[in-house]
Amino acid sequence: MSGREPATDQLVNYTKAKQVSGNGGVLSTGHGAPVGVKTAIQTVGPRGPALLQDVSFIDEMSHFDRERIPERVVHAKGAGAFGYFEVTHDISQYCSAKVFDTIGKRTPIAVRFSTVGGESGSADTARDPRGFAVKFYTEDGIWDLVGNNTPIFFIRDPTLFPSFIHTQKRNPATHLKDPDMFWDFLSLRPESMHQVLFLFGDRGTPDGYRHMNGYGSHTFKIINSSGVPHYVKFHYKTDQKIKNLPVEKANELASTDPDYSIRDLYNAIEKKEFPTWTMYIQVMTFPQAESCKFNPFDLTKIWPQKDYPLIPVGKLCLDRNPKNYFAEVEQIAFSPSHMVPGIEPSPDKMLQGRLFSYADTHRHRLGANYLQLPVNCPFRTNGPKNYQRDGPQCYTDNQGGAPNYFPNSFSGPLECPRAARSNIKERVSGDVERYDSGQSEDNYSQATVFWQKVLDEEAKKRLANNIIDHLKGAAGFLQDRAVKNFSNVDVDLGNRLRTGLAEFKRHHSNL
Ligand code: HDE
Repeated sequence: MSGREPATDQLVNYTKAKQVSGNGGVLSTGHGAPVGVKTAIQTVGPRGPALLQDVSFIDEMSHFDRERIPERVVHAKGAGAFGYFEVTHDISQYCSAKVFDTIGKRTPIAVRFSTVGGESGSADTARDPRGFAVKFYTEDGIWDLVGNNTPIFFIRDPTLFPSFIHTQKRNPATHLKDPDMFWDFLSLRPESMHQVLFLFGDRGTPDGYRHMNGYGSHTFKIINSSGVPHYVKFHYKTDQKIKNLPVEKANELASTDPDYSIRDLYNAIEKKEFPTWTMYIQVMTFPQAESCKFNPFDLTKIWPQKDYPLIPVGKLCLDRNPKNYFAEVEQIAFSPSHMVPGIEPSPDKMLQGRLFSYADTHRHRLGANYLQLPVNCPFRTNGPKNYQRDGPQCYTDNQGGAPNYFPNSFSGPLECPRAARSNIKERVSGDVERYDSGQSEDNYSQATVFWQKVLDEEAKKRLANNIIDHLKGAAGFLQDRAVKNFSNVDVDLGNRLRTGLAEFKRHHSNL
């Protein structure tokens, strides 16, 4: 089988391993009874009809009928892998979470990378942000850092998320992607501008999942063992170097190898080219947050690294492929609400919205006991131990004979003083209101810095061309509104788009 890649050889390798450890065993029904004949249903005479008593057929077919669970409403297409996080630097002055407490400590992790807008069969090389979700199986329970390959996001209020996602997916009447929906929403919400520039730039089409950075994106709160809090952002920088796909290559791969990124990750790990990322944090004190020129809890903004430098923390390494995709990747369930003592939410409204949404979608997609699934359960803890019981598909011992109410006098689990200490008192005040920040906040200045200071001339050309290529499909008034917004980033950008769109129109009308 020389010349075949590891992903193609999966079955060959499986059977080789079986020859060593014995054959595949006896075929059975779901209830474990041996099956004698697998190639024919039971019938009255050779031409049928079939019999209801053919329980092995009914067992097989009725299970097949239920094979699909709902795909993720966003981030439906993805690849997963397992490995470890290793602490390389001491950050205990900032954070008391056990995962960081000793240099050299390794914590098992699971990572799922994904595209965002496409369905589970869509092309891996689409222009889209990429999900970069990390599950840390810590001694203190599960900590999920459910991030992207961008440090920012399109919106800053979670109530806009369902609408935003609708505009990136299919038109409900035509079931087609719709450039009018896409540009209508984005141009009506100029806070999206910063992320739109990332999306249409080179990093909008990363070369697989190994060559991109990851970001926790939100501002979180961390607390040290003396109870002193800081705000923090998490970054993981790829050690494989950033690599992006040129537009033509990304388009070509979308038809020749739509599973390009899944394949690349699987093969690299099978070949023992284990991808790694270096984790850093940026830290902000509470007084710094109060005097910060911009809202440090606004997910459309980065924290400048010159003011808040990167502090190294550790290394993420992926060294094992899933043994079974459905069990370990389709059923993996990340949630920003999965936090551990020492790590807490900040006031970031988007984060607060996400704290609700993820577990809610898991209960719909996987069921109320989704945390009992092997890939999701906090297997490094001695639990979970709590007062939750029952529910569909409970397959643990349901906490046996332990009391199911609290407080109790019968050896039920007790509160943890260490965890209580980390919930420090925080004073907040303000008028209860719905604060729409669409126009009142600064929507442009960081996008301007990105255009003027980060991009060279060639990168600017590519970015403008990528926008033109998409925006040309939208209605004229939407093009005008979008170009006006882009001009607020930089007049030069606006002019390039106006000229490019006019050229396209001229060319088109001459055809
Ligand atoms: Fe998500 N997002 N999201 N998101 N997200 C989901 O959860 C949601 C946001 C991200 O590999 C869903 O399990 C809301 C930002 C990743 O399994 C859902 C808001 C960031 C993944 C959901 C956001 C992300 C998801 C769909 C705005 C980067 C895939 C299925 C308030 C910082 C995780 C699921 C995986 C998945 C909701 C915005 C990253 C519906 C409400 C910002 C990587 O719950």
